[in-house]
Amino acid sequence: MKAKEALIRQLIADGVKYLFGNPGTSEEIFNDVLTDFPEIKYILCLHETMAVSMAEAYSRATQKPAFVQLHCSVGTGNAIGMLYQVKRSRTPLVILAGEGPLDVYNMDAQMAADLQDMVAPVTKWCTQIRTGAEAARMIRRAVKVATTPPYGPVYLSVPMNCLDEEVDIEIRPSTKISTRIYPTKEFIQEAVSMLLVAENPVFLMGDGLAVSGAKAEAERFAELLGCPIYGADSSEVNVSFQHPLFMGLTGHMFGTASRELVKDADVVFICGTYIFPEVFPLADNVFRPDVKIIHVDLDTWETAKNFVADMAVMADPKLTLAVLCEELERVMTDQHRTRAKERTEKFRHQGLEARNQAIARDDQTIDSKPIKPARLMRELAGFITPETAIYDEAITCSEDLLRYIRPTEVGQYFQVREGILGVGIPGGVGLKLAYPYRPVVTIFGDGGGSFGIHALYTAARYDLPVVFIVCNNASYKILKYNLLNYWGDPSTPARPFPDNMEVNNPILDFCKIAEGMGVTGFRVEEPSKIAETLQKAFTMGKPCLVDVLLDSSL
Ligand SMILES: Cc1ncc(C[n+]2csc(CCOP(=O)(O)OP(=O)(O)O)c2C)c(N)n1
Ligand SMILES: [Mg+2]
Repeated sequence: MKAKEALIRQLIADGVKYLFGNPGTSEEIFNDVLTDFPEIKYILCLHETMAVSMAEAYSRATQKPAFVQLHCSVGTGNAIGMLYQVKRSRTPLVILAGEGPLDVYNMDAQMAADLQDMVAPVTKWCTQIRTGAEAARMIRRAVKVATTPPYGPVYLSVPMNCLDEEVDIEIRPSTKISTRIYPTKEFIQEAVSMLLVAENPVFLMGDGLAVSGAKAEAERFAELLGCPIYGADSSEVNVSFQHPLFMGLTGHMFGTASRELVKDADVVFICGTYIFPEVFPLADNVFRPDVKIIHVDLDTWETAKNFVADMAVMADPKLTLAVLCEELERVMTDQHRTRAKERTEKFRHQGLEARNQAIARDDQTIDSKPIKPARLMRELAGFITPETAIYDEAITCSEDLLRYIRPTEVGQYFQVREGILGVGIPGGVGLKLAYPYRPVVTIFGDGGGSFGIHALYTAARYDLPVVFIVCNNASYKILKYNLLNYWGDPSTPARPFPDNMEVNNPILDFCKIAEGMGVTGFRVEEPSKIAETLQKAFTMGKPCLVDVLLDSSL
């Protein structure tokens, strides 16, 4: 068989159903033969960032590696920002890029570039396939590397001449290395001794829990200790958003916010994440001087990265939490249990109070026009079922969303990771391909939506009935909040905001753009029209966009 066929047979052996991409001439030999294999569907994306972003969401939702095709230098260049995001978010992708034949490689002709030099900083591993005979082996290695913690994107460039080589090679599914690793008994006993004496324990957790399937164990662990749970770099349902000890996310921007949450903790237990993921972390004076830190993760780069851990282990979150719970159950006295219950009650009460107060605040402006984000989210909550998968790139509206929609199970909710814009629309498309029989809604700002707009075309082309909701506040509102923070007064602008934080001249008309891409659009300006418009969108059975004009005031 020819190498091009071997390559595709390897992908099929690995269970690949979709190849997300945008093609060029250097990929045409591969794409030509791909049409003979209906097992793999090519998902045409009109921009490379869309292909990477859709694949990322698909991989997160299926918990499997996803596959992307990029065009050589120019296509790869376009994808770099999104690859950076995928690397930071530790999502396993395998990227195949075509390039010109090796015999003219050094002619330095049009579109020539050292592709590996371009992508090295934004991938976990990258290499060039040199012969047709090694193509399938390199795919297998790419899959293995992408799916070994820390997961990440792997990039393979495939020179065109390799593809037509005759090869005699074996095709076998790639090896998946099991990382279901237990800590030692000694580690568990020592950790439990440290946890038992804690008066103010705090549990910081992230997406490593969802990957490991550790939700139930994490909740049980927190209940046994009576400790608050905060999500740090947590963008999935790692624990139920309705759990009384889940106190929310540490936040994306400022280290001062995280410090408030941990400054009184005597023991900080970190699992499946790193601290602290905010854009502007504090370097010092985050914890009290006598704090004890325990860190559990499979990713040793992230473990104890910035702060010394008193105890750290490379181990599976689910298994570790399970044995910690067992040992706690075994050694906890009645006194320990009573104290843990008291703490749980305190946090349950605190959480309830905060939510009720926020809802009471929302009540005061619930009918006002322009529409408040809270009104939109309250109405949207009525259309969400346990089956619905939500992608959230709503930025300043995310807090409102999570006040009214509180997912309880893994797979119900995915948030943008690592601060890049433009993932909301392709994220919804990726989720729908992963969950074809479930309702999918994606919700994003006018800023994020304008970066991800090309993915609407893909939704229309493959008739994917996703509900796309734009929180259109005609501005980059979060940048204004951050500037307020810099000015030092959280409520009063010191002077007018820079004009580049407004997207109001003109206000983007997402309905017209959507229509041009084959997606039906509805604009909503009246609070009273939200429900009936959402009703149409959710029952249409076709991709549909709802452009909600929201209050832009701070
Ligand atoms: C690719 C990319 N470009 C630019 C930015 C900088 N940036 C961060 S937030 C933001 C504005 C977000 O606006 P929008 O999506 O409308 O949400 P809002 O703040 O209005 O809720 C920008 C431009 C970014 N994070 N990613
Ligand atoms: Mg906005």
